[in-house]
Amino acid sequence: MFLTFRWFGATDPIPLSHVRQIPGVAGVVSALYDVPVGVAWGREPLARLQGQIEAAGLRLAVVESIPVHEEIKLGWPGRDRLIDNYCKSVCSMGELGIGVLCWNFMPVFDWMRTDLALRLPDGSTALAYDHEALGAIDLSRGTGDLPGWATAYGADELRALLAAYRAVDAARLWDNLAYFLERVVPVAERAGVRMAIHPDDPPWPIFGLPRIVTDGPALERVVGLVDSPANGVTLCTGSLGALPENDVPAIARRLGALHRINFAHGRNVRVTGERRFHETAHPSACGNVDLFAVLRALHETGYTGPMRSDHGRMIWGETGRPGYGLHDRALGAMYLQGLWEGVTREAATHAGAHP
Ligand code: DNO
Repeated sequence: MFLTFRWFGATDPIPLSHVRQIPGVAGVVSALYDVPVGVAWGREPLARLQGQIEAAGLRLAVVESIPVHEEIKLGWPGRDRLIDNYCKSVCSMGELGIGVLCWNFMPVFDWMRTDLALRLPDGSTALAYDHEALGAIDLSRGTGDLPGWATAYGADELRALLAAYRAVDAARLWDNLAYFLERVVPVAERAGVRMAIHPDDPPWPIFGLPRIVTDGPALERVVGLVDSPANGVTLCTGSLGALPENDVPAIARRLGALHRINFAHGRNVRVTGERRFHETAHPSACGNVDLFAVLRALHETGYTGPMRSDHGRMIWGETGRPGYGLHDRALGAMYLQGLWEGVTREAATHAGAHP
C-alpha cells in the first residue's frame, strides 16, 4: 500500500506544498477538471498536470475521475463514439505512466448528501445523509442547490435526463455497464492502466434512479463482467459502510483475494437510522467501519496499490471544499499509515522475521 492525497488542481485552496508535508504521502490523486464530460483527454494537458505535481516533489498516481457520459449509462446510440473518447483518455494516462483510474457508473448524480455541514458534538462539521430529507429536495429547478453532485444541470436538462432514465432499470444499467467495460478494459489493459470502479454513494437508488454498485456481491459481479486485472474496484470503506449489511472487512478480503482492488478510500461513517448516516473522523472507534480489520484484510491479501484518506470533517475553523479540507484528511492519512505499519510489523513478527 502507498498513501496518496486528493488534490483538485489549481483551484484547490490546499497547495501541493502542504500535501508534501503530510508524512508518508507520496502520491497525488487528481483529474482534468475543465474538460467537458465526453471529450477525450489529450496527452498534453494531462502531462502539464503531472509536471506541476512532480515539481512539488510528488507523483500523479491516480486519476479520479474520468466521468462517464450519461449516454453511455443510458445505452444510447451515441455511446460508441463516447466510449472511443473514453478509451483515448485512458491511453493518454497510459502513455504518461499514470497507472490507476477511479471512476463510477452512478446515473446523473455522483456522491449525494443532504447536509454538508452537520455539527457533531465536538464542534466539527461533517457530511450527512438522510433519505427522508432527500425526498424533500425539489429537482424542478435543476441541480443548483444540491450538495454533492459531479455535473450541474439546468431545470430542462435535468427533467429530460430523469425522464430518459425511466427506460433504464437496474438490469438495463448492468447491461450498459458490461457494454462499456467490454470495450474499455482491453484498451486499459494494453495501456497499463488499472480501472477501479467506485461504489455508489450512498449505496441505494436515489430520486428513482437505479444504483447497482452497492455491496460485495455487486462488486464481484462487476469484476466478473470482464476478467482482467485492469477491471478492478475502489474499495471505498465509507460508501459501502453506509449500508449496515455490508461487512466491509469481509468485502475487502474477498475482492483482495481476487486481486481486484486497485485503489482504496479510507473513510468512516456512523449509521444513525434507516438510510441515514453521517461521516466521522477516520478511527474505527469514531464510526461503524472497522478500519483496522479492513487494512488487515488488505495486507493479508497482498495489497500493493494506492490508498487515500477520504472525506474529512471540517475542524480547527478550516473552511473549504466540503469533505476535502486539509486538516482532518491529514489526520486520517496519519491514522491509516499507523494502522498499516501496525499490521505490517505484526505480520512480520508472526512470520518470525525482524519487525
Ligand atoms: C467523493 C468521491 C467520489 C469519487 C467518484 C469516482 O468524494 O469519492 O466522488 O471521486 O465517485 O468516480
